[in-house]
Amino acid sequence: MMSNILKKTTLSLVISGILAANANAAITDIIISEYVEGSGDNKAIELTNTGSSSYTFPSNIELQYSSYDNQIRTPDGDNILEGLTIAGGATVVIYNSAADAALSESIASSATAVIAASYDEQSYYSLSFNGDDHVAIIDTDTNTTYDTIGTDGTYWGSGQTLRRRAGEGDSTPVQSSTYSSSDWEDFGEDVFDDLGTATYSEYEEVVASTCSLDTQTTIAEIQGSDSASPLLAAVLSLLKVIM
Ligand SMILES: [Ca+2]
Ligand SMILES: [Ca+2]
Repeated sequence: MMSNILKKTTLSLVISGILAANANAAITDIIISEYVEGSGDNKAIELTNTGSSSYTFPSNIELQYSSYDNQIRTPDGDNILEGLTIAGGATVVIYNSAADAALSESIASSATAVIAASYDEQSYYSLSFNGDDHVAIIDTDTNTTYDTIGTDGTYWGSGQTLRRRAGEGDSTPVQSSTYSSSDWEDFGEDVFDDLGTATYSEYEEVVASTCSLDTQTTIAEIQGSDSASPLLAAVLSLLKVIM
């Protein structure tokens, strides 16, 4: 009898262990699906779980921004992601606690709304990017960048609402450790109507450069053997067209 109980207990532990493992999707399923850099404190990041099961963030996964890789925190100073669960296919919207009501009230009721620190609350550990900071999902144990948007030092995102584009063939977008502006569509400043809903913009094909070495002009050809370049007339007529 005793051994039967033990066996059942062991079995149920094994089963619950398997269920727990299956219940947690991989971090690689989590993408940044929308970025809001609006007026004042209207800042938000929408994350979407593209997997089919739920995912809970451990303490070593952080949402970071800026060239200093600042951890974005709760108003109380905790890692904004730690312990946060996103159901399969669902989104969470993380937004600045000082954002306008127009932003917070726009978040879809089906999504989880998470309040992040304002600058007054956590200074550089708040959700206070201003368009010249990258934002990324980082594993601080392995220093892995799972997904990122933007670059540091140029104003690529000021006054913009950027939604992730679908992949080729309308496929679900996947994480990228490097930023490509062609992966995002801008909807303008203070546009909040898709927060909390994972709507992907249309895939945009990147046209590769077709510059080839054998069609280029060499320096010797430009200089020529006389005092004036043999290409001078061509350059002057080109300038006329441009001006
Ligand atoms: Ca900045
Ligand atoms: Ca959205």
